[in-house]
Amino acid sequence: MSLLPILRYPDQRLAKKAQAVAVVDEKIRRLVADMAETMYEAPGIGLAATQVDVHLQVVVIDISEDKNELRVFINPKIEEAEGSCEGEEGCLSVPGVYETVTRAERVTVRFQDLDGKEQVLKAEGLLAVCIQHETDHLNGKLFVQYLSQLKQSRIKAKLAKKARITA
Ligand code: GNR
Ligand code: NI
Repeated sequence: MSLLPILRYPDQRLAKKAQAVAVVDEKIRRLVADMAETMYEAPGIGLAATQVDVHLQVVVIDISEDKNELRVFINPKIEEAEGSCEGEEGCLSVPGVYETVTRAERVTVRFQDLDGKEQVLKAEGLLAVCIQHETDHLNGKLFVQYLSQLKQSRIKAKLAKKARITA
């Protein structure tokens, strides 16, 4: 297993659309293991392959307290979204920024598991929010894009300044 570097906003590679995974093979399983390690180490509750510069439809999520309930979503598709809820979001690709975003309250997601088997899951609450946040990544979208242009400019400036200090 290895830790993977996480791309940071406004890196244009975060805007790429991820390709569907054709076959869930050993290579994909290794990517999932590396993504899980990277997510736990960060630490975060989710990670999309896009964030580690792999443009395939692969997502890992673990919202459990004890960090022992890894969920893997390959080729996830939100088939239904209901209700709406506001919540504070953060993103490993936009470090130090937390802003309120409105999302659907419940989603139905169809995906493949690590065995390539089709699954359907109904999710609500934080898991539903996280699934939406991660599927957005696969479509090249970041949570900051739901904010005003002014806020987006300020966030870019803040991260650029931080990048200069840490460079
Ligand atoms: O760690 C994360 N926390 C989080 C909090 C609220 C809504 C979404 C998230 S996902 C984020 C990790 C991440 O950047 N995933 O892409
Ligand atoms: Ni994110």
